[in-house]
Amino acid sequence: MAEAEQKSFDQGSNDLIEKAIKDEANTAFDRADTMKPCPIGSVGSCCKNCGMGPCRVPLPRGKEETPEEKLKRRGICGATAETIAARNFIRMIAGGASAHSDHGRGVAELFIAAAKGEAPGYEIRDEQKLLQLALDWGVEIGDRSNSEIAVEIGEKALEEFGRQEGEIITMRKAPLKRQEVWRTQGVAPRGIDREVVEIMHRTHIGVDQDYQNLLKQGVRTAIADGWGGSMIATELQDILFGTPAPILGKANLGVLKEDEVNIIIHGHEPLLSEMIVAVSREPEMVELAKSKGAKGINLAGMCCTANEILMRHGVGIAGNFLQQELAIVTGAVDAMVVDVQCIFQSIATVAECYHTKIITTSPKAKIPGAVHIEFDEHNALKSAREIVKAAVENFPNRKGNVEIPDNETDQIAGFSHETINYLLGGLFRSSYRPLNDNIINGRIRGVAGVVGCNNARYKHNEAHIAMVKELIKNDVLVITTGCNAIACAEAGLLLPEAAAEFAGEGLASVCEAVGIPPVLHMGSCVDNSRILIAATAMVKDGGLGDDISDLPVAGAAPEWMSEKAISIGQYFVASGVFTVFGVTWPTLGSKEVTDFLFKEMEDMYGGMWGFEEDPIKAAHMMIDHIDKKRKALGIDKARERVLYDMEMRRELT
Ligand code: SF4
Ligand code: MSK
Repeated sequence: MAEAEQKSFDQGSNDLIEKAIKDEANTAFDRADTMKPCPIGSVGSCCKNCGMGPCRVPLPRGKEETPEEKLKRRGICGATAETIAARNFIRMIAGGASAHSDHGRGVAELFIAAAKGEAPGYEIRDEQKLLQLALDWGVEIGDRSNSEIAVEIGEKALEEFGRQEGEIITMRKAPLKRQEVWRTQGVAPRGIDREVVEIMHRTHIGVDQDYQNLLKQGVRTAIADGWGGSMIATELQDILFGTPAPILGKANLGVLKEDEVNIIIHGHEPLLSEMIVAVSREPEMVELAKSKGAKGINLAGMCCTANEILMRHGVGIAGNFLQQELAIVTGAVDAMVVDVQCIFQSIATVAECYHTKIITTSPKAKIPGAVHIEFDEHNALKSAREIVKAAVENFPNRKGNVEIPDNETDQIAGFSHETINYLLGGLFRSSYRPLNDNIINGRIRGVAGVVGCNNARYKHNEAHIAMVKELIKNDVLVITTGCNAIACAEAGLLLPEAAAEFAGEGLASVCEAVGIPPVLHMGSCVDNSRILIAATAMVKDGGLGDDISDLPVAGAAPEWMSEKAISIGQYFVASGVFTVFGVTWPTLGSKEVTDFLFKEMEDMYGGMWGFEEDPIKAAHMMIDHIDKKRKALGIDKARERVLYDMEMRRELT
């Protein structure tokens, strides 16, 4: 394949794309070639919210529009291009927030069942975090047992979804000034489900037709996601499965093994995958695998489930979003087990060219052609054994067309907020002080959260890696989640050695002193809530202003594609962070809506959106923003070290 035709930044993936063509397996890379995006829908100018449409209101091409023409550019119901773009945009937020929050609800339900002893195999693993959460949420500790405390915490978490008035309790984690911004703007979320439902109501034909008022509800719902549903998912998962700590793992399709049973766990919720990890290590299962001619059982993750089981068990990551079909194309995957979110329906058809069993496990997500083995949390070990057994028994059915790329890399993951706190400050005085100090003294210029998906409209992983390298080269510490984290792992950026090779002098010196990589893997998509907590910890530690919007930080999703990414971006912005997206921008059909998101939101929230397809230019937009914040804080110039003599000291007092 000529370089210009290469679809991935990763050579092993390019080889498999060619193999797929030979094997007549149709992949997303082929479909992206044959189906181009609709130019009207992609910029938010198509409405299909009622049976009179779809109505298309594209900007006229190649000429300035007169006010009269603009007045006429409306849907059948009279909806303007602004209304339509804003409605489409916040419906994306509703979709994304629902996905994260429904995940959080599922965790809360399992949490209660585990605390009551009704979910064998699950237990409270992080007692300290349980007690901390009890303090945060006003749950009495006294001489109550962990189980009693956990049941009350789980019930309180569930209440947040159905709360009808007041404010979600989880937003209290935000800096006080930030909470006040939300109250002043009228966007403090009342309840997680309520905000999502209200978006669906307001975007129904003939309801809210003021684009600014629509976007306001989008902000409120996104906050309910980041500071609500996602945060609940992360906190309770940590208590149940353990808070991640630095761990060594492998990445890329090369983690698959020709002589072992390969099981890929793909999706987002770690509830079942935790059990599959445990079962795959049971001696009877390993024996069964050997009896089928395999040397053992090799588990690997895909997408965010991969991040979850890597962070807690060191299980290798086979790839990110655009590598899901390619994993099957290796011919070596005996089962791909999926739950929810970011799962291509086409994995079932690609699997037909090989021997792979696709196993769906969630009642919410079935795929025709897949085997369905439902995950029952009250009997999770039984479900997990059935799944692992099905994979093992499929090993002898391989078709002989196995080709595994030799592209495995090492990575260190598991940088939860607690870990960063500890690594920087030590066990007895854990804090973000050294980070803040190094930002103030300029060794670290600022911090960037780079997250999000792959997009088949862009060369796989290229923008992720280019942007992250540019940021660290300019002394910006990067924290990462989701598919960006996997891209960084595949490029070898999640290793301490990467600091010397790719980071600027200042950042490299700090990484070397602390022993951390210049890019810190914080987890899965719901774990973007960890980034919010880390930013809050930086504010609390002092010296960098009194709100997240004062910090020299920025966010980005250079290869985004999912509605969840829009929700995440919006809660970053609503939290005071400048956030740049790449590839495409879904409101370009309305200048007013786009200007509101890109400019006016800064006055309201201290953070705003940006869009730039070129990852290097996007990185420099972030760096410029970081420099602007440094200037506002008065830390833009390197401070001279002054040694005080007695006279100067006297003057001071
Ligand atoms: Fe057209 Fe209005 Fe119906 Fe949308 S809601 S499809 S703009 S008539
Ligand atoms: S998996 S949401 S493609 S980051 Fe979380 Fe990756 Fe985006 Fe899915």
